Amino acid sequence: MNTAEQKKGTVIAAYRSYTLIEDSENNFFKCQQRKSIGQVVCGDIVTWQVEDEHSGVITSINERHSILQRPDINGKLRIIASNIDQVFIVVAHKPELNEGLIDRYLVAAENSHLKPVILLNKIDLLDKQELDAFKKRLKLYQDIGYKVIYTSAKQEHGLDSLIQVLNDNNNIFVGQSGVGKSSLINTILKDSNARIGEISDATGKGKHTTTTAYLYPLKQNQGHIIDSPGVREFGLVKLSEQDVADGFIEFRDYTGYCKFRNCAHKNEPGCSLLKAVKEHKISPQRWESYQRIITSINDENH
Ligand SMILES: Nc1nc2c(ncn2[C@@H]2O[C@H](COP(=O)(O)OP(=O)(O)OP(=O)(O)O)[C@@H](O)[C@H]2O)c(=O)[nH]1
Ligand SMILES: [Mg+2]
Ligand SMILES: [Zn+2]
Repeated sequence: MNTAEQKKGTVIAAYRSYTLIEDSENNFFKCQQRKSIGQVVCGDIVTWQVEDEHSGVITSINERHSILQRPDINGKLRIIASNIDQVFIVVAHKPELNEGLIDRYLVAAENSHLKPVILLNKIDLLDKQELDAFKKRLKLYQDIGYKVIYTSAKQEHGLDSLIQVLNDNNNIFVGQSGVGKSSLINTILKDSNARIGEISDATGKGKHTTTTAYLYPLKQNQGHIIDSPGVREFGLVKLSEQDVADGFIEFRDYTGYCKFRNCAHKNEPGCSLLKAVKEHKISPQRWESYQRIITSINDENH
């Protein structure tokens, strides 16, 4: 092999000690990177200089058309993955469904111009009454224009409609730990994807907590799914109050019409957003959620 050769490919996973890359012929490379190019992340398209059959040094990152980021435990913004089109916010009855977390993901996705989809998994564990109760809760999101999908990874329910939405898109699954993100991906890709076996069994007890974002190509089409590690909460930093308001898509009909151009939508006279809340055009639950996020970003940013 010509060692001066440059190759191009997709970052499958960026581990601490190396980056796993796949080229267009489905060959895998374990690469190091030049420090000067910045952090390489899952989903990046990169160029690397070939060292031998299985390794090389990443020399550049193609311009990213999108990123999803969140703060790490020190509050520093980290990119989770790049070049994504759709974010699947995966929820379940256990860990308990939390609309506040959904709303935070929605704000992050909208501000990164990614299309969010909400997915309730583990419906096999719900009786009809319980499922109806969840459908009622999630109808709020359908009413404002989001797609909501119901699945069971275990009983392979709802997967056809999920696959239709996934196909030909670059997708990421996000959500709390244990909602079934990896299980869904395993089930969807089980016939074709030998790499599923690489998901490590961290505890040896059949638990497979995902620790690093990992990209899986979809069968017979151009898209892929990125599995991401579960979160307990999703912090939003570097967003302004305006960004947060923009992340509540049903507010958009009202935000340009307040009497004062710099209206903070708190108690200003002539606030068109407050009027819409009063007239029940905006759900009180989403309005409270918005207020909570505004309070928290002001705490997080200062
Ligand atoms: N009954 C049932 N159990 C499920 C379903 N999907 C996942 N599980 C179980 O839920 C547990 C967690 O599933 P994972 O797929 O590891 O969840 P995850 O979201 O990837 O979790 P992290 O990687 O920690 O973020 C496992 O024990 C799965 O077997 C489902 O549809 N029905
Ligand atoms: Mg997982
Ligand atoms: Zn206002």
